[in-house]
Amino acid sequence: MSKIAIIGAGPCGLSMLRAFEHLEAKDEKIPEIVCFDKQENWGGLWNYSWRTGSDQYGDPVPNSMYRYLWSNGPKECLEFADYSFDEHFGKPIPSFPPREVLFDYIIGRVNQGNIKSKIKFNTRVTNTTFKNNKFEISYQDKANNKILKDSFDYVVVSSGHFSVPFIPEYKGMNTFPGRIMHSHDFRDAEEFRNKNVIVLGSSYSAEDVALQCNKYGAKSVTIGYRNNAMGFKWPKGMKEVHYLDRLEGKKAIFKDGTEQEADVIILCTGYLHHFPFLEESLQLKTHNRLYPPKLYKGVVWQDNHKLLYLGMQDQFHTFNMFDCQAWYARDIIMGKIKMPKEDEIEKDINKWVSMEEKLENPDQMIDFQTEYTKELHSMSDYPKIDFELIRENFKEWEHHKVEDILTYRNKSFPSPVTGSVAPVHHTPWEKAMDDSMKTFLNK
Ligand code: FAD
Ligand code: NA7
Repeated sequence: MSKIAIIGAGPCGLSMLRAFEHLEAKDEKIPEIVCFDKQENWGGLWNYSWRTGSDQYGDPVPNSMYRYLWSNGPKECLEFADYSFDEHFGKPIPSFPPREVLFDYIIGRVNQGNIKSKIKFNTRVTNTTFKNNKFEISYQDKANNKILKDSFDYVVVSSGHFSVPFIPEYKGMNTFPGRIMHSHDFRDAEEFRNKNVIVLGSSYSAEDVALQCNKYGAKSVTIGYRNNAMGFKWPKGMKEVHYLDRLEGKKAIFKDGTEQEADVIILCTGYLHHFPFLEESLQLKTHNRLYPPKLYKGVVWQDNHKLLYLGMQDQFHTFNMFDCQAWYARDIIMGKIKMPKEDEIEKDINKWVSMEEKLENPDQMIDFQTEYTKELHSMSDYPKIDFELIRENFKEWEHHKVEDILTYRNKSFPSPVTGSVAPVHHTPWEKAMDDSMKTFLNK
């Protein structure tokens, strides 16, 4: 019987475990599985931690999640095909839940069987090598500070890629009298009440961190984009300007001449794909993009088909795309799907990469990732789910954001699994200060 290692018990690692659980339920013999996670609980980023920097064992904290985070896309776009929101909560719930609600949903699916027994928590994979057709993994039992070793036939890398911050430097940072931090360490917008906040970046983190600061009472929020402005209709107290040129004392001076007094600079400048626990030849090297190179079907490492990566793409689709990848990876491991010849693999990767390079706007990007996910879906027995509806939901969501960035989270969407339409939440997002599950579900 083969033996597989799964590195990470976040949404992707849990999708992998769930995929095997489905086979087991059909009385199929599955490989021995060991899943490693360096945190003390499962759920990856969704398992909120107040910690920043290092944990109690001196290990860098992987978590980038913050308080008051509400889903940034409709939950109907990420719903699991085999475990609907209606099933978990016993009733339809609004489309944009806060973090605790999504965490509860993710865990609800894996909590009933014996998945948890396959996970070694507080265990950090430190090294992975491939020799004589086997992977040798070294891992640290953090609580006892012991390094142990084990060997495996397959390795699934599901360690996430929003944990290691990319931190650029701007002139004047060394002498700036306020606070400079990366969004990776952002935990609570309350901290910035009455402060002048500068947010650098123009993607999801910049958008949401800036909105959070505004919502929780920052005096001003100034977003500095590098290439393209997000261009939303920002509420009172917020503005978007072009690129930080330098800091002079407390003053932030932008390329377009804007000058703004600043108490804090929050770098929402993205993350690095970082795999120090894999030997060089096994490491995926990419920036955050919709189709990272050298991954066949976005999953199988081109140079070694026993190494599989999940969730390494930039993400519109999340949980159900991770599932489609995991079901596909499972069937590769089980020998149910055969890998084609090298030239075909190369051709297929190149086809997707070159299509990705031509994408010009969010609608095209949504189409691209939907087509990718649909193709994977058709290759395994992942249960039925309406990806056409998900595509429509994503596009409608994008248009809602353009209409009004403050109110897009108040909209309702239909489920691609049950068809039920989400109820409108009792409190508009911009007024909902309490993000607890209790308040969200019960008020
Ligand atoms: P993660 O959730 O990062 O889990 C990876 C796991 O691997 C972690 O538990 C970590 O401890 C473990 N690990 C890492 N290295 C090692 C090692 N060496 N040894 C052992 N274990 C290791 N997606 C949405 O759909 N909706 C949202 O609203 C949304 N909001 C987001 C907000 C933020 C701030 C961020 C950063 C991301 C957000 N995402 C959102 C996207 C997010 O990437 C996915 O939802 C999801 O968490 C990805 O799952 P993952 O399993 O790939 O990675
Ligand atoms: P992303 O989506 O990878 O975006 C990174 C952003 O950082 C992007 O807007 C970049 O701008 C910007 N960037 C990078 N370097 C710089 C410098 N030097 N100066 C200014 N801006 C810079 O990461 P996010 O953290 O926003 O999102 C990650 C996940 O978190 C996402 O999936 C969400 O669900 C939540 P560019 O466009 O290259 O000019």
